[in-house]
Amino acid sequence: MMDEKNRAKLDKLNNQYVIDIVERYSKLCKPSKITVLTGSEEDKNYIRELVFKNKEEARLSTPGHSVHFDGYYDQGRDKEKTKVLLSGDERLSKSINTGDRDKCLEEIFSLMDGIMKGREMLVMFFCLGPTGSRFAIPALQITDSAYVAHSENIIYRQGYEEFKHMNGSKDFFHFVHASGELENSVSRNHENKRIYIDLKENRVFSVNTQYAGNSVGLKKLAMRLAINKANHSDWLCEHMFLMGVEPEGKKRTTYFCGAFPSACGKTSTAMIPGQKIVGDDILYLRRGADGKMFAVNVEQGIFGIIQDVNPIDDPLIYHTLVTPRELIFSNILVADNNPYWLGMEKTLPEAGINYAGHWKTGNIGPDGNEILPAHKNARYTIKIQELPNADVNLHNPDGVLVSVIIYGGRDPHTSPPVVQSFDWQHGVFIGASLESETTSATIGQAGVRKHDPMAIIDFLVVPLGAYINNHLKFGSATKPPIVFTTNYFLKENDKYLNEKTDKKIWLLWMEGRFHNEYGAIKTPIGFIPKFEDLRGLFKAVFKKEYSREAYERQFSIKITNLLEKLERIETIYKEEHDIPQELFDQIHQQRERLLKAKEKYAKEVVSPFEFSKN
Ligand code: SPV
Ligand code: MN
Repeated sequence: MMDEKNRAKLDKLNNQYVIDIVERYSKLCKPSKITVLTGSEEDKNYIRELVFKNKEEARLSTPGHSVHFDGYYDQGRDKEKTKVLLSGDERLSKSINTGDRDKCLEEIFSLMDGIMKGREMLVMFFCLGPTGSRFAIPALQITDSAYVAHSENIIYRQGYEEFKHMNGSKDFFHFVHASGELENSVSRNHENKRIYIDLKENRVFSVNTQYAGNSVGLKKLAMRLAINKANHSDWLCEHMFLMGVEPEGKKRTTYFCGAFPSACGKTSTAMIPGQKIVGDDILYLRRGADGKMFAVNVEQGIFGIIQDVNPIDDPLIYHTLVTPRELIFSNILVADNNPYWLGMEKTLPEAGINYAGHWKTGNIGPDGNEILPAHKNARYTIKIQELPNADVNLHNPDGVLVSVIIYGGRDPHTSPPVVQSFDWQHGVFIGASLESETTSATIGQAGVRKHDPMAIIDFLVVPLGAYINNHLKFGSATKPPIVFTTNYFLKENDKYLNEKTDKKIWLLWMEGRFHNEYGAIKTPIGFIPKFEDLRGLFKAVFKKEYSREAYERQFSIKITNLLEKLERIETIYKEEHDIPQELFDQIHQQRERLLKAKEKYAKEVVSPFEFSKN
């Protein structure tokens, strides 16, 4: 199955464990051919051609652009089919989907038996994090999908050379993916879709799926293995963007990272005009020699949501998506070889090809729902380097110094647009209390309020208590960044209280706070901006008059809602095991402050102007 040329590529690594893994899964999956790829330009071109030969992607009219479709039931991360494998009496938090390790391994190996018959097995080597860095983790990907391989060549750094320098070590992650039987180029056995995470062997198996969040080993599958590794050590792996904030006229770059649940503004924050992007999804954070916090982007590309990317809201991404470059669109609408998506501010054609096949306005899907022209979770895949605002430190092996952390959710009723925590411990509590409405990034109902601590609940593979404890410890041993929380989704009478572009104002205010350039108002939940400072920023940045009324509506402290939220959060943590007492202390203190304010002002909702009188 493997010719001499490919075998030589494996042998060059001097790593018996790599050879054992490749032999083991080729015996099990029974491909007709095995191709080993080193990440050379020749090997990358091989994959660029293979995606078309396999009909996993099709060319679009703009040079370098292609489109890939996933199956009707494979349009997001599948939480139900994703399980962390546990042995004996191992337990995880209630919200984490788990399975018995022995049974699940038996099941998945039986599904994998012969799954690559007649297909080509691709063996690839990557590096999570910059190469030559203390942050880096090598990763081996086995897949029969040229689309997965193509995506990984764009989104991740090559690691063949890293493997050569490992002296045969077993200390790497490995991923085995198989698309399963295909019909019109999409996985057809969606009932047998399985994503099984085996922490014991640092490996993940994924079968009968193609959607990148389920199939691309290096993305959310590797993230789960890294969370496990980090939480058994002294560092963090987080669901965060990383950006350099550079206010106009001030010659400085201040690095921010931010955790937001999927489809809640993470990429668009990292892409705010005038700033620099390092990453938009997954970071490793470690302590530097001086006790400060440093971060690297695990990736070098973006698998971003395309809905609502238009010339007004996301001008840089929009431009990147309509000009020649290597770019994969997924689950968009194609007509006349051109891509269309929801919210692109262009009239969409009445017919075309989309994730449901040949499509016409009004078509009803197999589940009885009307099929939208493009899926809400349709995406684009590009290299960050393709963006004009890519940061100079994107590949810096030392990472960048993190000054600010943001936690943000999709919360229509409770949290103001931006609040600064009192200190690291209060910041951890804020992150641990994040609530957000579900979105189409995962399969299931959207718009349901869900507790999503640090925007990581979908990926957590260690007990919540251990995870929170690791954060508290990390901050105490570090000169920690300042923690803020943002909420872009506050509503009144079902209408958003902010424009999408307002997030730039919150960003610049946070940056100014870090540099001690703005004062703030102390409220029971943290520090909020002063009206005058925001008015000045709106005027300077957008030449816009920001009214006292708008400020008051956005920044009022909704005491009753906040107390109710606290109740929900406390209930969840009380049901968990080994939650650090410090978190309960934070909950109690926040409740005390809120109750005091309720008594003092005798109101359910207190204006920020009331607090500013203190
Ligand atoms: C997310 O859903 O958080 C993503 C895309 O970043 S996925 O690869 O599906 O995880
Ligand atoms: Mn993500």
